[in-house]
Amino acid sequence: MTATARTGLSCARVEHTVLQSRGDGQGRLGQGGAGSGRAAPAPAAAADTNGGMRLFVAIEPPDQVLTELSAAAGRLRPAAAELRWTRPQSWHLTLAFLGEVDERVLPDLSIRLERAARRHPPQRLSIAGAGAFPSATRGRVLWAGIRADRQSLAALADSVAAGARRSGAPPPDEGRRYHPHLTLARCREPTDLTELAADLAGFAGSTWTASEISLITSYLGAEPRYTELQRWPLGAGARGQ
Ligand code: 2AM
Repeated sequence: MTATARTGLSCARVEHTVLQSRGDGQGRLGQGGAGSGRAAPAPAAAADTNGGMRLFVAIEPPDQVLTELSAAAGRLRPAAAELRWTRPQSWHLTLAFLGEVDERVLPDLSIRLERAARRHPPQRLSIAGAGAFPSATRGRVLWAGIRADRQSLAALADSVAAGARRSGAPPPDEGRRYHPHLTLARCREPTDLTELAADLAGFAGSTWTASEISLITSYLGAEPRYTELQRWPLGAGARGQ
């Protein structure tokens, strides 16, 4: 089986509800729709009964990078039946988790996130290494690491969190040390993930330039589902827009 067949990346593109997505046809969490950076609609499907939405801001790695990682992670799957794997097309690098946000905040949040994105350059990133939260021996989350200019990425994450806070959507974890990662799998009970993490620790994927950040809503369920609401370009490319 090819790596692509194993990940199901291409099939999965059509599985997600579309609210507003990338105009370049490259959206993964959503597909089709209008271009970037416009005001997000307040989608009924994403709102809970109190008019709130569960939101986070993230960088979406390109398909090729996820396919590489999925091929490496796929080899681990038989070794840990207790792990619930997240779908490769959902893998993302969270910059800030905002939690439940009142949808009335969205217009201001959108303006502030656009501004935050504009102030930071595109990020050169690759996926490398692995580990487990909260610890390898009592792991609940298996993650892949990120190689980056850590200062630059942390500064971007800080700006996103600050923009969210000013718009009235303060990240519940703000102030905690930023630990960039991609969650690959979770388990209900603390599990010794030392060997799995060690097996994946040697993985090093292709480097890419992340040139956008995305505002994503998550729907909780047996497996969380994500839909991109808006995205904004990083850096000077956004000036004057
Ligand atoms: P995780 O990958 O480590 O689970 C959507 O839930 C995204 O926001 C996930 O990437 C998740 O991180 C991240 N996130 C950060 N803090 C969170 C929190 N307190 N609750 C849920 N998700 C959180």
